Amino acid sequence: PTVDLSNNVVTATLPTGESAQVHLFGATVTSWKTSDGKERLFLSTAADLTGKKPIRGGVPIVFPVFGPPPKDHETSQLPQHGFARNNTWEFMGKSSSESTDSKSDDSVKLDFGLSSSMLPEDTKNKWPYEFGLVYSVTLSKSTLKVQLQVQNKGEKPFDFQCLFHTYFTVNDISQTTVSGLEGTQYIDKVQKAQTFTEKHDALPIEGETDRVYTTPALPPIVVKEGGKETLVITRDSLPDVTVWNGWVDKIAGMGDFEPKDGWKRYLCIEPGFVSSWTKLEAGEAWEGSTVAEAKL
Ligand code: TA6
Repeated sequence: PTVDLSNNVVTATLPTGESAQVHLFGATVTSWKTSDGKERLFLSTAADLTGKKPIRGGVPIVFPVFGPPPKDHETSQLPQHGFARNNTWEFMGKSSSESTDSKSDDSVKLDFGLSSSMLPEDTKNKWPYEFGLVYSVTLSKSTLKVQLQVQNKGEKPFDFQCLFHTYFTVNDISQTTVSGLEGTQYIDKVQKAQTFTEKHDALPIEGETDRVYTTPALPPIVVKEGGKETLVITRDSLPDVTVWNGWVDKIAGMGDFEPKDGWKRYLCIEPGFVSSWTKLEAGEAWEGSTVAEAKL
């Protein structure tokens, strides 16, 4: 594998042609290509890549709160989806799988770090906890794995939520379905945040869709296009998954979302732990991960 860092972007490439690109800003994965050269993530052509605002697309990291922070919560002063995606992380280096049978060319792991000491004062004042985040991006033959480790480095416990806000690219949203959610409960943000049970074994996306599914059994999520499996998303310690497509009007209203017909070519499948708060005692650590596998 080759890894290079220039202008705050880490690019990793495998000998078989897979590649991934990570902007140190937000440690945002902005590109994941499989060996067939196909880009698997959606990135708005109007995404702000200068560090002034969260990158529109790729894999924004949501921490320590998902969505608009609750008024009566310690995170209430933070921006929507927290601060992890709009601060610059440090690149901590790469490691290939140590296996001896020269499989080390089969994958490459990139590590990134963000700690409370790296945050601007005003952000620290809004959520005064000492923490350390280690984010790992592992690129291999047909998969992209992302993993977040959260460490409480202070004396006080804190509550957090986290989620990987992944924008997958699809050829045509009208031909796309999501399987694996049948029978699970979801909060439908397009229907006054009421709770429903998913009836479809292959959910079609036919309008603005913004649902947080709680799936304690951690079923694999399968994206199909024209009935053919294109992506399988598995999870570890991330019981929830948000399915989001803003559709015509919401996307029309997003200044950094281009092209305007891009709603037809993206689908957010967002594994996370957001239906409740995870309490981390002083000195404790938590980690969660998700693997996206492209069906070549
Ligand atoms: O994850 C879905 C969601 O919460 C939607 O409600 C929409 O707000 C989307 O995230 C984008 O949020 P952002 O803050 O990135 O514009």
